[in-house]
Formats: sequence, structure tokens, C-alpha cells
Amino acid sequence: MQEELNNLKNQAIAAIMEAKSVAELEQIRIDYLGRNGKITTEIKKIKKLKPDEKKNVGRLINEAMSTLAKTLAEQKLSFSQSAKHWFDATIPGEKPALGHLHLVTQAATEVTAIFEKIGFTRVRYPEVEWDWYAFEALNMPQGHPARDEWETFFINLPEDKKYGKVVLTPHTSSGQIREMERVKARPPIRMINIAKCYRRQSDATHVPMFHQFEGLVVDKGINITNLKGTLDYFGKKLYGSKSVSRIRPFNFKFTEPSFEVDFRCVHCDGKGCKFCKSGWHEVGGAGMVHPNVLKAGGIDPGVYSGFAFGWGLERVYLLKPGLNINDIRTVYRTNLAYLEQL
Ligand code: FA5
Repeated sequence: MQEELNNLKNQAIAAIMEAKSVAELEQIRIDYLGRNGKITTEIKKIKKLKPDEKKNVGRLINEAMSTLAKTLAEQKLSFSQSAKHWFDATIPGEKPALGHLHLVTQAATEVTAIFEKIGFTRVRYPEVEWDWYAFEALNMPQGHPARDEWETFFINLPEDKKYGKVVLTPHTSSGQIREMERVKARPPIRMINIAKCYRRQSDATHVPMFHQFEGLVVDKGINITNLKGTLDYFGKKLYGSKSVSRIRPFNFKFTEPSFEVDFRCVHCDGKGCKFCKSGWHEVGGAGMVHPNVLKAGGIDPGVYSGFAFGWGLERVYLLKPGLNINDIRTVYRTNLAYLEQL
């Protein structure tokens, strides 16, 4: 029995040394140490032995089992270590996944760069704003029906005697008065204010939180040709050299005259297509700053004049060739598979 056990142990060790894979090692473990393994079966025979033999054989079996377990473990480790050290320089590396900036951040960066080239400076003003800056100082007194267009969110806070209620700013035009206050009656002003705006709206072309960019230029002798030149310059930079802008008469209380601004569709060159229908895309409003607004900002309208424009950042950017996104809400959904493509 003792000789039999020694033979079994030596056979197993030889097999372990010759094994070429972890799977082969596992098979050897099952063959010798498994439930019906060759050594395990020896244990069952102990019962039939004489008492003095039992002790000896029991010790031998224990010793054989622990030697085999140890040898198996060592051999397994040497396989995994050599696998670790093995290196094939010809296999292409795994690139770490790289994210990119959200479309709206890309848009704000590009729009800022375009205006900075012609001397504008990016500014930021509060998103939570007084009624005074959002409406009153923009020539829209309390109760004026024009305010309804802005479908405003109000914050439940005490009213201020001069500044009125607290609102989530519904447009970046609130930054016009803040900028005029900043220069303390001393233009020139060339601001580009890009900020979040909020309105109680949601459909394919409206979201409750969106971004606008507001241009404001105030100086001596500023007129409509300066405004039109700026619109044309911007269109050509963002949409390409074939871009054409047009202005149509409109009514805003804070500009006089006021316009709506359209860019010719870059997909059909103004012929009219599925995307634009009329050949033109409306991007937002513009006009010459109303004298009452200059006064509210502490600037003398007898000396200075200015123009302003305020457009939806998402709207303007989604018209770029190659994007063709016709539901603005998709930009704000957290569908990564979609956002990764933008
Ligand atoms: C204004 O907000 C004026 N303050 C623009 C202005 C500035 C006129 C300076 C004159 C001088 P309007 O409400 O039309 O105008 O909004 C301008 C643009 O903002 C719209 O054309 C649209 O592109 C975008 N916009 C408005 N509401 C939403 C919304 N809920 N979701 C996404 N974009 C919107």
C-alpha cells in the first residue's frame, strides 16, 4: 500500500511537470485529488487496515495530497506569470475612450472666437435676475403685453421696490443694461453675452432651458450698416463663404427699428427644401438700441447709439451644414450614443 501510494504520487508529479496548460493541470487535479481521484480512493481503503498501519498510511496520504496541491499551485502560477511576461509588440494597443465637449460648449466656444476676432469681449451676467434688467429697463414696464412673449419663470422671493420680482432670465438682453452699468456711462461697448435662458416652453424647436448669445455695440455714430455688416461677417464665418443674411422689420420694445434676422439655407442655397421650407432660416432678433434703454443704462442717447442682436445658440448652431438636427430637444437628452456623434 505504501509503495502504491509513492508510485501514485510520483506519477502525478511527473504529469504536473509535463502539463502544458492550466486546463491540463485541472484535469490532473481531478484525476488524483478529485472526489473519485486515485489518491482520494486510497483514503477509502484505510478503514480495512490494521490499527498500526492506519496511522502510517494516513500520514503518507496527507503528505502526498499536500505535495500534489502545492506542486499544482506552483505550476499554475508559473503559467500565469509567463503569460504576463509574454508581450506581442505587433498587436495594436487598446485606446482609452476619449470624450469630447458637449455640442453647446462647442457652439459657445466657436461663436465667442468669431466675435473676438472683430473686437468683441465675452461677458457673463446672472441667470437669476431682477425683473428690472429682464424687462423694465428694456422699455417693457410692468403689465406691458410684450412681456407675455417671454413666458417667464418667477422665483418665489420678496419683491424689491426698484428692481421688482426675481426671475430666471428669459433672454440675454438683461445683460445689455448690466454691461452699460459696467462701463459707467463711457462706451465703447462691444460685448458678446452667452448664457442660459429659461422659458415655459417645450416642443421640437423650444426647450425650457436654452442658450442665447447677445451682441451689443454702443459707440458714437453706430448705425444699421454696422449691424448688417456684423451679421454678414458672422454668417460667413459660421456657415461658410456662400452665407447670406437678411433682416425683416419686426417689433421689440428695446430696439428701434427692430428686425428679425434670417440666414439663407445652406442646404439648398435659398431654393427651398425639406429642411428650410422657405429657403431661409430665422435665427433671432436684432435692432438699434432704443434711446430709453441707453438712458436706463446711464448712457446719453444724444451722444451715443448702438445695435444689439440676440439669437438662440442651439438654433444657430444646429443649422450648420453636416448637423441637420431638426429637434432641439435631442441635444439635451442624455442619450450617449447620439451625443457621441456630435
Ligand atoms: C429675444 O429673446 C430678444 N431678446 C432678441 C433680441 C436681442 C432682439 C437684442 C433685439 C435685440 P426671441 O424671443 O425671438 O427674442 O428669441 C430669440 C431666439 O432665441 C429665437 O429666435 C430662438 O432661436 C431662441 N429661443 C427662444 N426661445 C427658445 C426656447 N424655448 N428654446 C430654444 N431656443 C429659443
